[in-house]
Amino acid sequence: MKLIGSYTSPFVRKISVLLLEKGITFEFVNEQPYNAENGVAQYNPLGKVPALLTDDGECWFDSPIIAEYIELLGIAPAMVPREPKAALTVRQIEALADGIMDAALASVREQARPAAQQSETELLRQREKINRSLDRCEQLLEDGSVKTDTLNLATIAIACAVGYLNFRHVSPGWCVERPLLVKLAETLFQRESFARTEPPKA
Ligand SMILES: N[C@@H](CCC(=O)N[C@@H](CS)C(=O)NCC(=O)O)C(=O)O
Repeated sequence: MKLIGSYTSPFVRKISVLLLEKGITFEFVNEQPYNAENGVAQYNPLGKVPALLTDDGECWFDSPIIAEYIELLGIAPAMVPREPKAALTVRQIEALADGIMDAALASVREQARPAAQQSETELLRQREKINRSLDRCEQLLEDGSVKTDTLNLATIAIACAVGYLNFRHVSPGWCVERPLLVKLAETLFQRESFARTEPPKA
């Protein structure tokens, strides 16, 4: 199995963590989707990472689909509950965390533009998405829908999202007044799967 991805992508990190936690062996194919010369499109016409190439030659893309494919392999530990409604809830939280990653990525891309071309309105719009979604995560932790000591697709995705905020210094005050989210992140960051997928420092 080959995982096509970059070491800085939070979506790729989510998939790497799932594979590592399940003990699934994979080869990491390092591709930089924003570089002019990259091979991502041969795996995903959208030119985005991650993509997963199976030993049977199937190619899966978009991280929620890859996560679902991995779950279909039936390898413990299960990262999504069996009960359909509970599974849907976990996937919705994954979508929420993925949305934080999307908004953070959009902010990083906006800030990479020449200063004169950057839109404050757009940056604010993305910041609001992030804040609202982090508030929702904290609320889910408060009401017990998500637990800080549970390892599943929802908590992994949330931890990857806040890990990316830390890495790119997006919404640097995210942890203020969100103590349960901090606890969840700290708990998951201690796991070997997260330590091994930490984005490169420089
Ligand atoms: N919905 C996609 C998002 C993946 C994504 O946006 N990946 C970024 C890297 S973090 C990418 O490859 N961007 C390249 C591009 O947009 O051209 C998923 O969940 O896999």
